[in-house]
Amino acid sequence: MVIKVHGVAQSTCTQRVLTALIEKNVPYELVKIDFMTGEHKSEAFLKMQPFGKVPALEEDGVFIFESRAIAKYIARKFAGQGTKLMPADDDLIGYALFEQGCSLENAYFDKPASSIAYEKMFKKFRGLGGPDEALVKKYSDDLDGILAVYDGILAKQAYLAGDKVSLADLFHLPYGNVVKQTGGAELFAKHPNVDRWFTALENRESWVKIGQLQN
Ligand SMILES: N[C@@H](CCC(=O)N[C@@H](CS)C(=O)NCC(=O)O)C(=O)O
Repeated sequence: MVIKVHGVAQSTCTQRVLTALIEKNVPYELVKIDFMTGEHKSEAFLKMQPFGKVPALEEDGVFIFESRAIAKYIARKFAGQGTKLMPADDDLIGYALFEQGCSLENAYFDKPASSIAYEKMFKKFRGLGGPDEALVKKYSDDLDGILAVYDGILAKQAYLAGDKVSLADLFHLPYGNVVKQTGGAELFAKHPNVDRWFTALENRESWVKIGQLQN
């Protein structure tokens, strides 16, 4: 049975999963969830994702939620095809560095980047008014400090887990892209190694295809 992704193409967390599937050349069906009618809070959806958030992956009657966990599952299940997105099982140091890179995104990058995205874009979609500029400034300053550290790491290696791209890098794409699109491009451009790294990620075929899904 083809893998089903229950989600929304415009949702950053759905995009995280779709990027992994595309990098791995895995066929999938996107089952669109209607945010406007609150379908993601319906009884049927809560059986797949008990927090009422997208995405959820369905495969042979099994449901998995949390976009990063889903992406890691895909990377591992389809290890033999497409882009290698995580180290091989017996590469322990590679695994540690990979998880370290993934943790950077979750522990440091996600909070300020997703908060800027919420203020600048998602608040409006929910009819909650315009951005709180004081919060945008606070989270932009936080993100700037974090990207300064990333710049030092990326001065020594091409990607966060070493010299090859991995999920640790790709996980940054959805929120990083929204930050850039909503006035935060300078935050990336001012850190040359971050700029080089993130531009290379945005130019990947997988991310270009994600952009085409929005249209
Ligand atoms: N940690 C979850 C977060 C999921 C999440 O926040 N999804 C958002 C879209 S990107 C959502 O469904 N928002 C709707 C809501 O919270 O009501 C994941 O990575 O899958």
